[in-house]
Amino acid sequence: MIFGLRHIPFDLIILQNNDEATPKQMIGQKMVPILEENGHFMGESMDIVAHIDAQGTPLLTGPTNPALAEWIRRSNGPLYKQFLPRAACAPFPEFSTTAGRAYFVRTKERSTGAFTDILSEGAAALEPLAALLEDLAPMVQSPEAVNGALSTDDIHLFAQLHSFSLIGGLTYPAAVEAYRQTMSKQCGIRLLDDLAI
Ligand SMILES: N[C@@H](CCC(=O)N[C@@H](CS)C(=O)NCC(=O)O)C(=O)O
Repeated sequence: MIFGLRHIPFDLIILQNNDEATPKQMIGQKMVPILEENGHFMGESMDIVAHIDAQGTPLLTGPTNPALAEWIRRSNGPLYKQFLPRAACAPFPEFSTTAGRAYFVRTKERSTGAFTDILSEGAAALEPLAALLEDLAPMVQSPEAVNGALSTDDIHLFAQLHSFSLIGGLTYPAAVEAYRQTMSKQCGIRLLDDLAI
């Protein structure tokens, strides 16, 4: 997002999901994203965002809203329970080998339980997510920036809505729909609507 928002060119390298050795060699743990710059490696997405945004004139200078951070915390559980089983079926490049996809299923099912059980719960399982989207709508002050001026809240919120977009059958309140479409264009990251299950 920050590279797109700031129009800074970058190379995106996608590791297979079962590649433990490469990230451990770079940052000492099996985690992405990792920024590689001049032979140095930086983990932690928000450290990377701050580092890139500090080059030239920063963009994420707007206020943050504690109520939005609370909404994100509240949505994590219900969202990722539905997102992870759907991600496991999606044509993502980190799963282009069978071993990459199988690693994801094996490691994530340890915390969620069987993906097939979650996917067979039916439409009622999506009700908490629909309610969360309704709660979010009044917090969206502008389609260009959730709090009116771009801030780190936009990084967290668009990431969350990007994950929501893999879940089929959700209706977005108008303010949330305008926000996720506008932000997708601003940062150059496609939503996953066309892959939604
Ligand atoms: N606090 C970290 C969290 C990053 C994170 O959770 N990365 C996930 C993918 S989104 C990961 O690499 N998990 C290890 C795995 O799935 O094996 C950050 O924001 O960079």
